[in-house]
Amino acid sequence: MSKKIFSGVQPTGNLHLGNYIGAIKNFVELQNQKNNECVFCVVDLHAITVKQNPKILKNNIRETTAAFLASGIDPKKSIIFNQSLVSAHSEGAWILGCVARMGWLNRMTQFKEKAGKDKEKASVGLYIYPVLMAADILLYDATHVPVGEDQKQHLELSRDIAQKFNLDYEAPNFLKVPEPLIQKKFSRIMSLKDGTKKMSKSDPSDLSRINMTDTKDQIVNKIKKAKTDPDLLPTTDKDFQKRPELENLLGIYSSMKSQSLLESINEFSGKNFSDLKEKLTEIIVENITPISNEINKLQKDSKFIDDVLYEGAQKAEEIATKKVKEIKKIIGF
Ligand code: AQP
Repeated sequence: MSKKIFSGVQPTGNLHLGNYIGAIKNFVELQNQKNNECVFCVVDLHAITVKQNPKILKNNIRETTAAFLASGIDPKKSIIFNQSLVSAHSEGAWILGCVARMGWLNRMTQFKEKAGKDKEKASVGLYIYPVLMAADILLYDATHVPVGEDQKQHLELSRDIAQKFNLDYEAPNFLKVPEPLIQKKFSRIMSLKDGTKKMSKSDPSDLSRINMTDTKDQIVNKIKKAKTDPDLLPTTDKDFQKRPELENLLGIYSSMKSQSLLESINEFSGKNFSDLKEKLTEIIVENITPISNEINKLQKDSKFIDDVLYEGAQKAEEIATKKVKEIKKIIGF
């Protein structure tokens, strides 16, 4: 069955292995499956929900696009663009914001985590971020949305908004209710410094993550310093609960090697952490270094990247603007 895919990545810098394994690697696989229509967006409107330096933001938009291209997203097969080039996203978000309920947004855990204790000082944009995400998805009639586990709740909100719109305006099936595509395995890559915390762009410690632009030496150093425990590697997956760092490193290894966790457990059964770290470094370097080199090469040609985004935006605009026009007609404008 053909799928209409939409997904986005924020251009907030420090694109990391979690973004790659949890999202981008999956985008490439979906793009290469027969009959899928894919739209991949650099979601810069989402990025400004927290304060950004304009010069760094511009650079991050290009870097994220370069990471898409270097990982294998092909502008001939997929639409690649940055969100702010298509104003229908903002317009759609306003209308859908009038459909979404405060109670629904109040339940969003990512807002609570990101706003922290001082909610009063968080931007209104951060609070209504999931509504913009709903507009992103619903304007393209996306049937499937590949995201990491952390975005599942936002996707459920998009489904609720679509259903309420269709019901309120007596427009059955007008907004398509999207399905999440969350990888069952390795959907949440954890920090190299703390196996209970998500690997994240905003972690102040660069040693907590492998960046997509890291050099071989940086990768070697980060895996060497990754947190471990004193025990030998297990023969079964029984005591993983108490060993989150081990589970994470074995998960990253399994994902990079496209094998199951059990196969990795068998491979390292009874060995030392140093054996796992050596092999893990090798496989990350093998997978990430060519992408990192390509990102650096592409970034030297900002015109090429801007052209890719502009051409993608033309195609995206056609789809999204048409949908917004239909929405306006339905609601009586
Ligand atoms: N650690 C992760 N493991 C698996 N998937 C992840 N994703 C993010 N972190 C992990 C997935 O990457 C996609 C793009 O994410 P985003 O650009 O929207 O940013 P994010 O989820 O806010 O990423 P970070 O690193 O967590 O940023 P900060 O630190 O700013 O909050 C999404 O599909 C996401 O699920």
